[in-house]
Amino acid sequence: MRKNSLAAAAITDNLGTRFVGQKVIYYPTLTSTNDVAKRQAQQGVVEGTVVIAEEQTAGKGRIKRLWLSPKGSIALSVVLYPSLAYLPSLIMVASLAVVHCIEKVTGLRAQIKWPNDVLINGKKVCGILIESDVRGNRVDYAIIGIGVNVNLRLSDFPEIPPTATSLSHELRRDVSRLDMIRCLLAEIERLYLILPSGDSVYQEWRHNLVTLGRRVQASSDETTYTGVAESVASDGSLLLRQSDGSLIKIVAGDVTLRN
Ligand code: BT5
Repeated sequence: MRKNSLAAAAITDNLGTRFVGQKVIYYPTLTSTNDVAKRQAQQGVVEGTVVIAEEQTAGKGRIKRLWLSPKGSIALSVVLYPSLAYLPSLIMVASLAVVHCIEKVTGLRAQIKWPNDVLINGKKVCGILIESDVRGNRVDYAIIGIGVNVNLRLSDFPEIPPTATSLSHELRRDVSRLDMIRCLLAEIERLYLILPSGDSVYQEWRHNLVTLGRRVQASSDETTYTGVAESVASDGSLLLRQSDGSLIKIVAGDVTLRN
């Protein structure tokens, strides 16, 4: 217990946020931080509560995929109670926070691959899973789940796909996970709080997308589309120009970048 509270205190001490990270629930090991954050949210935990684990045994990707987060990575989830209008912006807030903090803490340049990956040198260093419960036009809760490969020697984890990288792999040295976590929480709050003041988060997110202007294959609802990723809308959807000239809007899906 003592170790747990120390870990939580190290994250919270002088964090300087109003609410994100002011309450931290720390676990040495956990199935999925998103699942525990969801249960906390259903019980009405204070906004900004963070659930964090040293390792996850059943980390979740989208559509029931697995996210591998052994010791050395960051797995955290933030509980928010946004209004419905801001729900599509949470992926922008989260991915920009990751890009900013990777740059601030390591000096590495990261880019966003639509819809929810952060890449360094074309390889996935972070995955983001936003889960929410919406009733009518009211958001009961939203969870931002972030997994970052920080100090991972990828050769030790053959189950992690070869499309992945880690911060330590890119830098050839270890990185302070505490610095990354504290930066992420402060940056998530800062970006979340500026959402009502205009479209700056959307615009910056758009500019950081590696996807735009590229030929891509996009799969959504078991259908595959090919074309040029022309733009993204402010609701986060991808606008794809197909070879017949038509423009389609993809709300959720996966893209493969083509050369
Ligand atoms: C994601 O899904 O990328 C979302 C990952 C979110 C993880 C966080 S950790 C904290 C919170 N708690 C959770 O339980 N989840 C969130 P998706 O786009 O569906 O990508 C999943 C795919 O990424 C897998 O099918 C693998 O191919 C690949 N993958 C799995 N583990 C990886 C890793 N550590 N690094 C890079 N790629 C990985």
